[in-house]
Amino acid sequence: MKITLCYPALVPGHKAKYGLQPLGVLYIAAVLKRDGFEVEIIDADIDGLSVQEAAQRVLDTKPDLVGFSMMTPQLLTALAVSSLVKQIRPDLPIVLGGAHVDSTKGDVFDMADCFDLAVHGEGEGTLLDVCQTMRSHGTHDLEQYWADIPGLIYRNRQGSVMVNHARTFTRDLDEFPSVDYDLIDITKYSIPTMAGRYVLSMMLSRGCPFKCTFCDAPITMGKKLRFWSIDRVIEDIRTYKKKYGVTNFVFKDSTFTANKKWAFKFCQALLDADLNIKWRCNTRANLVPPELLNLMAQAGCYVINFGVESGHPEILKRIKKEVDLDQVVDAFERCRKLGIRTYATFLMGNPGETNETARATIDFAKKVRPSLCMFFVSTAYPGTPMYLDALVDGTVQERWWAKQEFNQSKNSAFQVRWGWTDAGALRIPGFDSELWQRKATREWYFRPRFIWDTFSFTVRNPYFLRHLWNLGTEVIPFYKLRNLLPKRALKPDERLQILEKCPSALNWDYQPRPDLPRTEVGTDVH
Ligand code: B12
Ligand code: SF4
Repeated sequence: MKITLCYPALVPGHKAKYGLQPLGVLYIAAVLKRDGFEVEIIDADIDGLSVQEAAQRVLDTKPDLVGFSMMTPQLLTALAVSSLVKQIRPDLPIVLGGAHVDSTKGDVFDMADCFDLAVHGEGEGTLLDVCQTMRSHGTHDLEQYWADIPGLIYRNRQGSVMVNHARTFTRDLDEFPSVDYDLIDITKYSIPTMAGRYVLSMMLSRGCPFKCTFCDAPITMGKKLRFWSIDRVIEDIRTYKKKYGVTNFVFKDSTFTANKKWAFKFCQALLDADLNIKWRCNTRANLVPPELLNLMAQAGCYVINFGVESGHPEILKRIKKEVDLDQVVDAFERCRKLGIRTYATFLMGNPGETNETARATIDFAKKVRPSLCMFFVSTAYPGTPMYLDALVDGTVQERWWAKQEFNQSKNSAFQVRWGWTDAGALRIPGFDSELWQRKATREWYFRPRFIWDTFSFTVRNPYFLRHLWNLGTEVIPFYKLRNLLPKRALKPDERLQILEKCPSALNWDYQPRPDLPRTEVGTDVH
């Protein structure tokens, strides 16, 4: 039995300059392969495939089952591709999964009928159960089996949407086989903050114990931290280094130093193994005490991505970031001294944001002097406390994710790619998030200090020139400089056109469907 897993494009038809390997589908693929299934992966995002191209690519693999992975901004693309595939092969079972399904559960069944099943929570065990059921019993009349598979969402014969109990998170992550990167072309993946031509991403833990109101990570992977054993991780890194000749790694863990003891042990093991790799991780500024940071630098940590979010204490309190601004200044200062490059991300348009708090954020971003900086528009992702509060305040539309039209005259591919979903941004009276996002980016990058820091870094690291060029060409349309060029006709959103024409997209207006009563047979056990 052959399974094709597809990671849909965020901006169909737009080839990304940067990207990381889609780990969600890679982990699932590893589990399916171990059980004897043939698996193929299509990363339509890194290849910049249009909806039509992605559908064709999926069909060309001649699968017996197709799975689409999606974060909320990929939802409409996933449905459009799935709709085209279903029109040509109505018999082909299609399964949806990923962060969006985790936080909206059966909601996606209200939008379209062009898929069969959805999976919430960790996908490895659930999709394996689904595939094993099909291998043993064929692809039809399987409803009697679906009820017993935790984490599965399906329609029963009466048309009700059944949301099964969540699957308990896998405690011992060593149970999962190592990712097989042969399923993709790893040389396509790189990020601007890392040296070298390509990077390999891995996860050493799952879960996050913090409560930032805008974040979905604790919902998707749980609040309790779970780890792969250090021996296993070191062995995997050794194997990947040898097999692919890769020396740049990105550890995608939500909060790499959330358990400082574990982080100490890992860095020590990396040094003992003498692997001599460079790596990047994500963490919080209050979780890098001096001894740990020193050891991380010795063990090859080359870039740290800090989610700073705001430069105003009141806003940090509102979004429950629980980090002091002094801690942030101190962490960036120590990284600089140790030669660790820093990447800071900020959110504009958080609840309670005003022009003054946004100004404070820009000034703070200049003060902490990260190597690179990114200002996102705060978005109320489904399931997050920010979304639930925004519904009460009326600052976001209920189920905004069905209305994410890609309007090229308004938002550039760069913005969409980095999470700018106009529909989900908070509407704060008297505050224009997009305007402040652009102002912040412009002010931060066109500063003598940044230009000097970058120039002196580039002189020592000429590889960075290529990244500067790439970043420039991605960011320029963001400033609408292309508007100076002759006007191009606005291309209609291909996804919406397909979904509108699709006979199965019954509910484009997205009202709850009276013909689809929802039955929750389980509640979360997260
Ligand atoms: C790495 C990452 C990225 C990478 C993604 C690149 C890539 N190709 O992987 C980058 C940096 C590009 C990115 C960007 C964004 N990200 Co991000 N990202 C993450 C992060 C840190 C890890 C994701 C990951 O690899 N997880 C590991 C794997 C194993 O988990 P997983 O993908 O969830 O997959 C599991 C299940 O979901 C399920 N599953 C997944 N796919 C499928 C498919 C099928 C068929 C089935 C059955 C099951 C299934 O099974 C998997 C294994 O258990 C998460 C936070 C987190 N720690 O989870 C946020 C996260 C996924 N990102 C999020 C968001 C919103 C974004 C942005 C849209 C916004 C932003 N500005 O941050 C942008 C989008 C732009 C873009 N180009 O993608 C949200 C998603 C919320 C939502 N409801 O959509 C998360 C949860 C964090 C958050 N901010 O709240 N992100
Ligand atoms: S933003 Fe980071 S620290 Fe906060 S909950 Fe999300 S992953 Fe955890």
